[in-house]
Amino acid sequence: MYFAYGVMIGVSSIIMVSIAVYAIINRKVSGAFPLFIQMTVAVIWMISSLMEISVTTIEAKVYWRNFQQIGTFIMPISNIFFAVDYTKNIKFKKYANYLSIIPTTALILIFTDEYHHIMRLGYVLEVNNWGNISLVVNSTFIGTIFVEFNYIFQGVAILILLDFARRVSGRFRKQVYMVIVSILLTFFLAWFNVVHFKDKGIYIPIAVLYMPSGIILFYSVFRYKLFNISPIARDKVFDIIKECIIVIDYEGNIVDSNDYAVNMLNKLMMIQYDVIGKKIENVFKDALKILEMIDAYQERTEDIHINVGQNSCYLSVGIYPLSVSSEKNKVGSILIINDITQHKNYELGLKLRADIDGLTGLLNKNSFSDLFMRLLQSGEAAQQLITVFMIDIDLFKNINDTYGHIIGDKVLQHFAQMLKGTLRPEDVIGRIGGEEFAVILPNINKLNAYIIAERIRKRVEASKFLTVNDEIVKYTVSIGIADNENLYISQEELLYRADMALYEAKKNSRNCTMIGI
Ligand code: GH3
Ligand code: MG
Ligand code: MG
Repeated sequence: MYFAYGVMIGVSSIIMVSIAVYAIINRKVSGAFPLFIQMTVAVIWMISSLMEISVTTIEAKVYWRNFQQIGTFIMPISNIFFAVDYTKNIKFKKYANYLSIIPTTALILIFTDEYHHIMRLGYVLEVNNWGNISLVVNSTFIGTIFVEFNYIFQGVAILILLDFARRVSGRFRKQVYMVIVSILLTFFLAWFNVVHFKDKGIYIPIAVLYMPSGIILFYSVFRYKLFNISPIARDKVFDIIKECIIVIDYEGNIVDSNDYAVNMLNKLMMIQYDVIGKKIENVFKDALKILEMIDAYQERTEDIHINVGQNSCYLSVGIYPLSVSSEKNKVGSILIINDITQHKNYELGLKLRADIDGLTGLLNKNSFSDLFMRLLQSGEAAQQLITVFMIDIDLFKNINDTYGHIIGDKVLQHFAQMLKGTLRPEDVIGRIGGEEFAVILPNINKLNAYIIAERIRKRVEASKFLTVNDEIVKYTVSIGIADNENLYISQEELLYRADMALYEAKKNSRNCTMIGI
């Protein structure tokens, strides 16, 4: 009989060790690591039960019985870890960690029982049906309670799996049911063992009864492509993709995020903590637009602008609601965020470059003309007076010829600065030709405009522009003025009149201001 028992344990051990080895090699598969733990403790359990039979003294039997308790107490809690890992139930994971305090305490108390007797009242040796001497342990009330916890843990594992089965559909659901059946199978076999075999003198250790369940779990974890290759591939995509991905449950808790999300949230929003388990409204309190999008529970993408502290950034935000089976079964959302700040700034830079004259920083001909058009239209409506200057640098060709083009450019910049410094913020200045400038002065009549124009002209005349070689460059400007006295005048007409006045100024003596008719 002892031989048969040894063979049974030997064969079971070989199968379970193989499963354990396979599981640890493929530990990245959901559920594989807890399966490895289960198989390892089952083997410890079986071998120590064999050792218990083979020794004769009560002390030696107690010693090996204690080792079997490692299996008794670790198996149920590892079922919970299996369920959590297999179903990716992140929320329950921390509770599972707390729960593992119970079996750990039980094992510590069992191994130290001879000093305090909290777990056990005592031991007796009995002769069993085979004629062998077996050890009977009399537990204390506390000892019994600890054992009862094991049943509760199995129940909890089943509840986690049932909850998961409810949320998944089709092939996934069948698969989860199979895992549940495998856990229940051990209960059934244990019961069957007690009711039908024990009386007939056949003793099968509980650890051996775990084997069918272990094989089913093994099959479920490794043979089912849906739970095997696909989640690994998905996890990999999740981790390597250069987009911030955040998974939110229906209560607004963040249940998952990828590595890239951690970097991005840290860089853009200065979030240094792990966001998993946090409420979405706390994490994105500076980005209300994102919260609004999540609340709307509709698939959409939008470019948004946010300011966090000194940081200003543009994000492309996508919301993808998740539902199981039917639209009504909403389970959460996926949030995908891309940092498009660089792209946006580039775009805005291009726009700016298209609008601004690179040399002087003033509006170029096109953008000046656009703005002028808008001002005239709104000015017409408000009966607003608008005066324009046409300004041309006198004999600029000579400056170029005397000092060179580079100095010529510097003169243009010098004059642009002078204009900006002399005019009001609401005046619009454009460089509309090589050394020709136009200014729009809202709410100023021709006479007041003349005073301003003269101020500009005199400042230029009085200015001494120094070159790098300390040469003094002196230059002057001529200015023509026109206004929209007749409110319905076009832009072209107004500029033409100012140009005519400028022409008069040039013809006159240069370095003077003329008012157009
Ligand atoms: P006037 O008093 O009649 O306006 O004489 P002017 O020499 O200023 O007139 P003209 O239109 O004959 O010459 C303008 C010169 O301005 C010709 C061109 O080489 C120069 N110019 C145009 N754009 C630039 C520029 O961006 N940089 C420099 N350095 N020179 C420019
Ligand atoms: Mg000129
Ligand atoms: Mg000119």
